[in-house]
Amino acid sequence: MTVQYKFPEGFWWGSATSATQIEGAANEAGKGKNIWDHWYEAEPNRFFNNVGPETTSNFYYQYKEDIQLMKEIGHNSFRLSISWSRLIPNGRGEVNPEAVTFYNNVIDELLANGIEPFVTLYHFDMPLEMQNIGGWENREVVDAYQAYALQAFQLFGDRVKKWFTFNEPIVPVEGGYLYDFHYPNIVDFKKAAQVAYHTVLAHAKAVQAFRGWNKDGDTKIGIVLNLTPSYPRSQNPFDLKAANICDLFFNRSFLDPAVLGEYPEELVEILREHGQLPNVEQGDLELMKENTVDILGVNYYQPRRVKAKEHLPNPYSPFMPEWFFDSYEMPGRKMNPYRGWEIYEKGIYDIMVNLKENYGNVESFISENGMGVQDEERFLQDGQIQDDYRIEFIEGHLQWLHKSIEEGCNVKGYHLWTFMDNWSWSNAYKNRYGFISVDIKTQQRTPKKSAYWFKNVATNNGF
Ligand code: BGP
Repeated sequence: MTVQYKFPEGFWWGSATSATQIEGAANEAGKGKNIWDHWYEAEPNRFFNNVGPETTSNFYYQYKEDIQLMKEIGHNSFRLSISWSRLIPNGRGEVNPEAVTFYNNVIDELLANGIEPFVTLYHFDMPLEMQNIGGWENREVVDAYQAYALQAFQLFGDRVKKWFTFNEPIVPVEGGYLYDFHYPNIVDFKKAAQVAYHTVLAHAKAVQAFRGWNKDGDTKIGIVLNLTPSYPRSQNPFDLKAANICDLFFNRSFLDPAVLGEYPEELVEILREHGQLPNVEQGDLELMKENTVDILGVNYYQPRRVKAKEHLPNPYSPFMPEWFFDSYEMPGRKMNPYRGWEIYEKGIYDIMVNLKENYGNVESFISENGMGVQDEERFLQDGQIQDDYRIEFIEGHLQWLHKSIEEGCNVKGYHLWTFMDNWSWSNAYKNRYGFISVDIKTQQRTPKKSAYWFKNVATNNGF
């Protein structure tokens, strides 16, 4: 077979997951409650079909079978997260021995099957006890997180070589403090800014703890960011300015401090001018400057399209990023008809070129990219989901990723979201993304067509 798109030697092929979305056993085995368990108990109707995270895809009990499937479909790497409230049920203090055994078993099983674990420490799942003292609004939680991170490095860092402090840290800020789609459902920009700032600080403190602990030069640390390129409607200076501000709020607010060690001055100026700067303590900014990442995970699903505001915002309305831009639906854009998101494959290339040109070509990999599909059973034929649309989606993105590598971008891997169909935040089982379909009632796993297609890609290191 001729391989037209050949990837560099040692490229990581695999898929991504997160603890709350796959483990299940949410109220078992010594795990403490996190905000998802709590929010579901309090407001089940906020979740699609009133389904919560108690069972999900049962990875806690079926991880061995799942790791065999990963091997079967050619994975050489797998991204998972540790549940903070499973490892340390109250967020700080006692470690749960059953969790230590579980994560040790999973890591050992992965390695025994030739699969490299990529481990995220925080994927949206704040321990409830920590949220009850204010969550990321409270600096005590920043210190508790640093202690948790160090604990994880000490317990599992002899085998885990790729660590990520946070997954998409801007999402809990948007969801929990701006747009009301995550607990604690607060809508307040000033708090959002403080929470975002404390998350960046927590990230830098985890990196600091890592540097103090890590003696092995092979072990690396980074962060996973959803870098959503902001494309202006036109080259008109007002549209360009709108896109730039959107980029500052939603990408550079985390990307710059994580990779360059400092906030963009333009963003600081906007917040200062509107009285929205967070409280910063002495020494914080130096700490961020000294603790930048080794590696970067990039989640990419869809672009953002923006235009200049048509009407000036009411100056008495509460401050929001949307004071500076409007969203814009580009005519003729390609859509995922089964999830309602735009598909723009070139976005993945634009992100990588930006990282090369403006962020020191930091070592990166695609930590999530994927296509959600509602009611995917309709594509079932002879016992298998015929997800040709997903194959086309992945192939289109890989072509652009390949081009970025040819042009010198430092990309080392590709992880699909996700390994198997799983529970998602308030969408529950609405959108399916997996290589493997899961019957939630029987917990029966069946690889989709894309799983075997991807196996070929991984085996040939290209397609
Ligand atoms: C990303 C998250 C994942 C996953 C994915 C799909 O932002 O990191 O955890 O949920 O989005 O989202 P959804 O299931 O809402 O379509």
